[in-house]
Amino acid sequence: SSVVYRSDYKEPDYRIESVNLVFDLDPQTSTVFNTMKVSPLGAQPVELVLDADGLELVSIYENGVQLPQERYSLTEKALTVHGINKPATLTIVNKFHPLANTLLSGIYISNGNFMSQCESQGFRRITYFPDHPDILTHFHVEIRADKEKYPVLLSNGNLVRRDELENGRHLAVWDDPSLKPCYLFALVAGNFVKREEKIKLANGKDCLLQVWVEPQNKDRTAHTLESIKKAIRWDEQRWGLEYDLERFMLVATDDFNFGAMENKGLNIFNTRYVLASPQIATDLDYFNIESVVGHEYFHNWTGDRVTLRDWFQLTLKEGLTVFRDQEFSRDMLGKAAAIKRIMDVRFLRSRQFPEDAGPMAHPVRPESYREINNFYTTTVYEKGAEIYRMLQTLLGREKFKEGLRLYLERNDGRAATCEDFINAMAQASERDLGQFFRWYGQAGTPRVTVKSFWDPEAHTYTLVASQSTPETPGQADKKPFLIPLAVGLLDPSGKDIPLQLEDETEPAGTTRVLELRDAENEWTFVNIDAKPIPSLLRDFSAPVILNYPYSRSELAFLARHDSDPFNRWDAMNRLMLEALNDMVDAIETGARPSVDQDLLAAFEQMLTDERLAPAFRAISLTLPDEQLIGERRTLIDPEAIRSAREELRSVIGRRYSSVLLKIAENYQTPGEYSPDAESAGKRALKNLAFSYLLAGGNPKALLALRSQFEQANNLTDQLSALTSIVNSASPAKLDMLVDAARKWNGVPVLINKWLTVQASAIAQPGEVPVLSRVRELMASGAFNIANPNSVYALILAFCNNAPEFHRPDGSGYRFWLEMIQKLCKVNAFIAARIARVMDNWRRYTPERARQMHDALKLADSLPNLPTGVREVLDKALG
Ligand code: HT7
Ligand code: ZN
Repeated sequence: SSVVYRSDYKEPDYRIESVNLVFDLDPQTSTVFNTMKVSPLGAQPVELVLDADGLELVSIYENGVQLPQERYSLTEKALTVHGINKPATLTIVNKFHPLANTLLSGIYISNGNFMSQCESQGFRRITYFPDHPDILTHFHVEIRADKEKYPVLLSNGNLVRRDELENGRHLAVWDDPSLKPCYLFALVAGNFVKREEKIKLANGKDCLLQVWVEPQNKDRTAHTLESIKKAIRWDEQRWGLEYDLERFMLVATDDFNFGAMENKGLNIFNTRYVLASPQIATDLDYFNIESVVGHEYFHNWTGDRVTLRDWFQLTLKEGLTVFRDQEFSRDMLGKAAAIKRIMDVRFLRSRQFPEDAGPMAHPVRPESYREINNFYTTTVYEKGAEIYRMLQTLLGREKFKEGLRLYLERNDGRAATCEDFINAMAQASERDLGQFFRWYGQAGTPRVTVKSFWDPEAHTYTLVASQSTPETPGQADKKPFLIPLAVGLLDPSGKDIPLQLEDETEPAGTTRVLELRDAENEWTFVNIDAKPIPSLLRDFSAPVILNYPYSRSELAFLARHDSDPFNRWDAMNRLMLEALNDMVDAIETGARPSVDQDLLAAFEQMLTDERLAPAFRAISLTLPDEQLIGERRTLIDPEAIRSAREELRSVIGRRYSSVLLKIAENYQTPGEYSPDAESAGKRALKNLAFSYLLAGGNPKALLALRSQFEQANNLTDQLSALTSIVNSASPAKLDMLVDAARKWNGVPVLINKWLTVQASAIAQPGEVPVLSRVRELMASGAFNIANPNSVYALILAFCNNAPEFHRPDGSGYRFWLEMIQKLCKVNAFIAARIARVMDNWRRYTPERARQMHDALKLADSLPNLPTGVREVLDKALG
């Protein structure tokens, strides 16, 4: 199959002035009447290539006259109309099959309703069209469908007309006044109910907000609507960006390949990022819903009004919009703001860093792909977001905002590139951003190594920083990046020292952003009277791996004193990682692991520091996940990692049982449930305390958690109790799982959580392997392979349960192969995602690596592999 290169981009030689679509909807076979006005831009006659995927052509007309055979050619993938030498109106009639569409791209059926998903190349599964993001046009859409089954008919823009038709059918006409590419087209037809509210925008105009869900979910949409309002206000206040249509609609569906989609004026969401009530959503769900609602809303400017020239520019909308949603969530958290940055960096390190170090490593702006759907990655999204954050750090908030506004003004209604963005930033800040631009083009996580020298006589302190970036596929030599390195210096009492560089006349602040530009740079601070402890890369000012020879007592000092909350968390996290690393070493050599005393002291100190917000304590006292521990090992032995982590949890649970019990008691949240940050933080700390106690085998905690499971008025507490007990040795887990299934039956988002708890379970000695249970669940009514949430909840969760997935008998790898086979027939997009769990097979212990390699080989030899799956497997095999 063929590779697409960024360098192959060609500007179109025609314009589509408008497109008029009439849909005659039927689940088996739907018909589209597609009328496009085409204008050649140059003197040459245009070869108009209209993309297609699984369509049935019925007829084609030019200016009302049937087009003769010799004027067009038809293949599986395209309908090419030859020799268009003046403005023409093409009318194409075609059919497609919604019910048979299990890929969930194009128009498909979900719970009996018609839904669409066009990004990235789904529009070609609806009708013949140049399916490229740089073809912007006006969409006028008429939807016809059975009125009883599909009372609600939605598309982008403004509702123009509704009318009755014969045979119990009806129609709705929508007109979108904005220019958009076809990947932002949306159509919804079905039985939905709405929650709506009319609001006033900052510009004084009215705007109608609507959240549409299936009738059983009517009472679960209040939080979503509130989140939309917050997002609108925040974009107005923080960036001065306003909404531009009369209405903003959001529709929820159970069957969706992704989290959500930013279709112009008609966002479509996976139900898991819409539905909230105390019984069906956890604190984290509430938080994530607000963030995803924000993300899709923010796309209205960064993605929709200013869209992409080609798919290689994906990070121009995704990285930027993730950055915007991160800032939004942070601002919404108020006093607990630091938690958001910590969560984001934790995710970056445990998901993007491994990607950047593996066979799928690619620049934030890739140079080539076989399947674009494989490039909706943590690199494009999360590392991309770091690029925008670094710019804000380097230029300062004001200049960055000016640059963003300039970029949006200049490119409004156009398809842009990453260069357009950087040029606007360079102009607004009057800086040369040439070197900075390398962040888009070079893959791999840079290593920054810092050394420090204190001169007691001269009272100076020098930091020397060097950088290097490892080789990644296709990129052997890397040039230096421009790396913003935010630093502070702590005096021996833990206070920030005012910072003055040697060429300055007075100190300026206590955090300085140093610019590391070369292979090595150095900075000297003056008036440093005692040896300081450096706080480096504050707020994680760049997506790099920092090496500095901190001693454990220095880390404990930072964990106690750093004024930068991110680094305070990070110091604690490093301390835990190092201690765990030693324990894994011991276990691997058959020795008894011992627990680091510095770590325990720092842990206790933070546990009992009542001045710290509970949410901060909870996140800081959570052990690094197994993936992160594995990252720093030469070879990964998942069993040893889990043993070490569980051993540490149990030691903590026993050693600090009385403090933990007190916390579990003091941080109850009685009264009506509220997902606000403060209450959520208390619950997080309380439930963390319980999980340590249970790991330590505390019988009081077990009793308390059983009653919490039965009596809690919210899902956070119920689910947390269930998870802790399922992961413990208590036989109570079986009854509780049955009980949960009974309570949660009929609500997909809850059943999925139930599946995940079991697929991620820590199997106790003597218990059956988790895979046996997973197979039982797959055969039960709780699982549906055609539903992506279900696949992620059970299959992906199991694959991420490292010691179980990587059992030395190879059972996990055989299961993986079976799943790839099955999924390829249902949903190639999801199959490719599951395929990726084997990416880093080279990192595992030799016998595991060999078996993983065998499984990959077998998968690669399967007939009729979808392109996306083939791309992932080929890269993994290298
Ligand atoms: N922009 C959206 C991407 C998306 C997607 C991509 C490939 C296949 C299916 C998809 N559904 C949605 C998601 C976002 O806002 O980032
Ligand atoms: Zn997005």
